Formats: sequence, structure tokens, C-alpha cells
Amino acid sequence: KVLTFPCYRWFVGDVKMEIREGTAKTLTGDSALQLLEHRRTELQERQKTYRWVTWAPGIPRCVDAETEADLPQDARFDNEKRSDFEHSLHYALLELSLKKLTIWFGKSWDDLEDFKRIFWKLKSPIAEYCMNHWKEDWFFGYQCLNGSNPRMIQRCKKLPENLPVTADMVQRSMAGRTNLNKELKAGNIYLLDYAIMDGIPSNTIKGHPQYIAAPICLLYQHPDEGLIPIAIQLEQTPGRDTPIFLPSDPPLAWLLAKMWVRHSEFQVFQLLSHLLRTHLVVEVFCVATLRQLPAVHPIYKLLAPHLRYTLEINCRGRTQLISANGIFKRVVSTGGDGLLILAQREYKVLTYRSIQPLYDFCDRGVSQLPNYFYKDHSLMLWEAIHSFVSSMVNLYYQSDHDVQEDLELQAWIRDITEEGFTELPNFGLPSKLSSREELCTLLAVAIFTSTAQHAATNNGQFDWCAWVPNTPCTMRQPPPTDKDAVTMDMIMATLPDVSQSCVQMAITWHLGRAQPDAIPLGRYTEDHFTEAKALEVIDRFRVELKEIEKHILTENEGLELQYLFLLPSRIENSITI
Ligand code: OYP
Repeated sequence: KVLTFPCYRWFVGDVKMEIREGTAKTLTGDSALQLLEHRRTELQERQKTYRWVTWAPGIPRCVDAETEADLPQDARFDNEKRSDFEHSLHYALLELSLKKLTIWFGKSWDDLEDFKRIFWKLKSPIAEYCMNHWKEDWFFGYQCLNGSNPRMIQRCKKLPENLPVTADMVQRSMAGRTNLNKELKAGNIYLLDYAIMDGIPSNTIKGHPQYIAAPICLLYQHPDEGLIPIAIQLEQTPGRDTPIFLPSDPPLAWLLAKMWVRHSEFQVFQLLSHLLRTHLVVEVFCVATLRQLPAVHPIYKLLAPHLRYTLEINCRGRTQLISANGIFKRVVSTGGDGLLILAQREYKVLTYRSIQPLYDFCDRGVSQLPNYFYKDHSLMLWEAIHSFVSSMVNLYYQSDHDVQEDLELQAWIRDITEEGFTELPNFGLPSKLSSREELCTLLAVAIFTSTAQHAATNNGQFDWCAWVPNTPCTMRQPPPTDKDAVTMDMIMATLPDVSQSCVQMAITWHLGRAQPDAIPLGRYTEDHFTEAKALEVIDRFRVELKEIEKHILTENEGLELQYLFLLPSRIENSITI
């Protein structure tokens, strides 16, 4: 097996020799002329190998590689990973095309129950639970907190101007003697607003137009029932053809309205929370680190394990998933121009602040929400990661001055802000590092995003998307305009067809399943650090992760729906899928 990212490397004939032993050293710590020269040539080489490219304007820049085959060997999947990746995908697609055939040959596809005929329930207890409970309002609310996209929900202090909900309309959803105004004041009203979807061009698949809406959904933290949706408007502009759907409406109308919200959820979840805010953000750290930090640099040693395989999976994503004739174009409503426009809109408003969990929860006003496991676990993990990187930074930087003077580190942050996150004046990350604290926050963001945040969004995708009506990838009919006209035929004509549904199940299974060669958070297999003090810091981190593991397991005991996506042993050390 080829070791990735060695400290020193040379060739004897065709045989690659590598040494990774050695104490981590910043530029100022390395004094011998020969070693300084080595750092310089290593970086020159790396900058030739790893180049920035603009794959599309208005999103983070990425590594210059047409396909994964253009990547240097060090950045490629190893054989085992590649063959597993390719086999699992073929297996899933083949298995599902067989199911598809049996339905095309004769059997009907006219009722929600028919989704069971293609459904793989054996593969996940949560997916099966989802199939049995997806229609229930509490389950809809639960998914805002602990589903695959737990960062959409925000507190609502004042009703949005474009959502003309009156207290009367939602009175029936309220507990006891309270009313909408009181609950707004008490902080028990929440909002899902998909304004970002407004006007996104929709895909045409095999000649059939697909549809996109831009819903607003009001939720209520009910004292007995938990978080429940209480009103849904499917477009941003109110009007006669844009009714406000309520739980007291005809059941199929309310159900279809919720499905439309969940359809927006699919797009925002996959393209914004997952692809943009984890994969593409981490790729920027990855390319900058490879270009600007020599392998003996302590920050290189710290980050390298969290960057494994990310370049290759992202290249595969660009060529096979979001490309002009990729999976999105073939089965998803935002396929074609839509997905890029959507990602560009999000990128414009992406802030450094919003990828730091403490600020994210605070800015969304969600600290009062009970049973928000994603939030509780994220905060514990952030703490552990932050204290780990702080101890490491303190070993190699004695003062803020040391940070300011580390020219390699300064070139690294400049590469991140000026080459990676270009066109982003309000991102909020300065191009200079002036203190140890700033450095620690940035490192914690890089590690948290490539581990915990990716696990929280990626790992549940089969669980929450396998039952297709719960999170449909496309809609084949426009949103309903008349509450009393919603029929089962209309619902079935709207939801993804058999073949789109099969692809949704296959891909989400392929990406969401546990990876056979996974390296869990905090396990450092490549011995980048060798000095005792650094190894102690790693050990302490692992002890903290064990404690979090225990805490989460105890908390989950006896729960009907467990939240284990942020169990440290199930979080991968880097984005590899
Ligand atoms: C790369 O058909 C990736 O060969 C997934 O991309 C699938 C393939 C290749 C194979 C496609 C093929 C992973 C990186 C990424 C990401 C984040 C976004 C994931 C979105 C998943 C959407 C599922 C779509 C279901 C219809």
C-alpha cells in the first residue's frame, strides 16, 4: 500500500522510498539551510501537482483535475476503496433495476403503498421506521432537529410578511389556552423558509418538466406533542392560488403540502448542507494545505488525516453526480442549471460564522429546543476538537507572535481566502492569522466540518430518503392550488416515478452506508506525529471521544428512534464518500 503524504520521499529506480519519521517543525524551528531548502522544493513540487481551478463561477474553487484519474497517486482511493465504491454502486443499481422491471411489466403504480414494492427495508431500521411514521406531524418536526438536514430550522419571533397566517388559522394546533401571539413571544414558534428555492429553474427529464416550489413552513413546539408543523405555504408570494395548508385540511392535501416541503428539503440538504457546506468547503482546506504546508509542518501533520480521499470523492461527484448528464440531471428536479444557481445563491451568503456550531445555533435561536440531539452532540464534539487542536497549537507556537511570523502558515491562509473562497467579501475569515486563538478556531472548523458535520449530513441519507415519499428528489406536477382537489392520483403523478425512486434509493444507500475501510474520528493511522508530547495530546483527545461515545450511548438507551449519527466511532476522520 502506498503511504500518503510522507515527510521525505525519493526514488531508487522505480521504487518509492519514504520517511515520515521526524519531529514536526514550523519554518522558524527548522534552521539548517539544507532543511529549509527541502521545504522550499517540496512546496514548489506540490504547487505544480495541486493547482486551483474554477470548476464553475460563484462556488468555492477546487483542485484542477478533469476526472479522478488526473489526480496524483497520493490523493487516489486505494484499490480496496475503489473496488468497493464501484461494486456497491453497481450492486445497488442492478438490484433496483430488477425491481423496476417487475413493476413495469404489468403491476400498478397508483398508490403510496406501491413504494413498498421497491423499498429495501432490510437495509435500515430507521428507514423502515420512517416508512411507518412519515405521515405523522411529530415525525416531520423530529426530522428538522435530528434528520439529515438539522440546520434549516430557525426560531420565528415575528411572522414573515409574506406568510399571512392568522391566529385563528392555527388555533386548533395550539395547546390549552394559549394562542399564536403568546407562543411567538414565548419563543415556541419556529420556521422553515425555503426562499432560496424561489425561481430556481427546474429540470426536464425525458421530455417531462419537473417542478420546484419555495415553501414556508411554520412550526410549533407543542408541550406534549413536540415540534409539529402548523401551517405551510408552498410559494413565497401569498395569493389566491397559494393557499395556506393546515393540519385540519383534508388529509391528502396536508400530506401533499408536507411532501412539497420535504422535496425542497432534499435539494437544500444534498446541494447546500451536504455538497457545498461540507465537501466543497473542505476541499478548499485540502488544496491549500497540500500547496502551502510541507509535510514536516505541524499543521500539515494535524490536518492531513482529515483530508484523506476528499479530492477523489469530490472529483467523482463533479463528473458523475452534478455534471451536465450526471445523476442530478437524470432524476432530480434541480438537475441542469438549477443546482448551480442554487449553490451560487447559498455561496453568496455563506459565512465563516455559520460553519461554527456555537454561532450557528445562537444565530438560529434554537437553544431552547428540547431533544435536539444534533445540537447537543455537535457542541460536545466541537469542544473536544477545539481543545485538541488548541493543545497541539500550543505545543508548536509559544505565542501569537509565532503565528504571525510563520510565513508558511500565512501563505496557507492566504491561499484559503484568496484562492479557495474567492468572490466572497462577506465570508468573514481574514487573510492573515494574527493569534493562536484564530488559528485554533480555523483548525477546529476544518476538522469539525470534515468529520462531525459531514457525518451528521451524510450518514443518515438512506435512513431519511429511502422511503421516497418522505424526501422526494423531484416533483413531476406543479404544487396544488386547491386544497379540496388533492387526490391520490394527483399525489402519485407528482412524486418521483419508479425509475427516479430506484435511483434515489440506490445512490443514497451507496453514499450513506458505513464505509468498509472507514477510519474513525481521532484514530491516526499514519504516525505523522512522533514526539511524545504530541502523542499525549492525541491520546487525551481519544479519551474525550470515548467519553462522548459513552454519553451518547447511555442517552440513547431505550429510545424508540435513536440518534447515533454523531457517535464518535461512526464518524469518519475525513470526507471519503
Ligand atoms: C460520486 O452513477 C458521488 O456513477 C456519488 O459525490 C455518486 C457517484 C459518484 C456515482 C454516480 C454514478 C459522491 C460527492 C458528493 C457529494 C454530496 C452530494 C451528494 C448528493 C447525493 C444525491 C443523491 C441523489 C439521488 C437521486
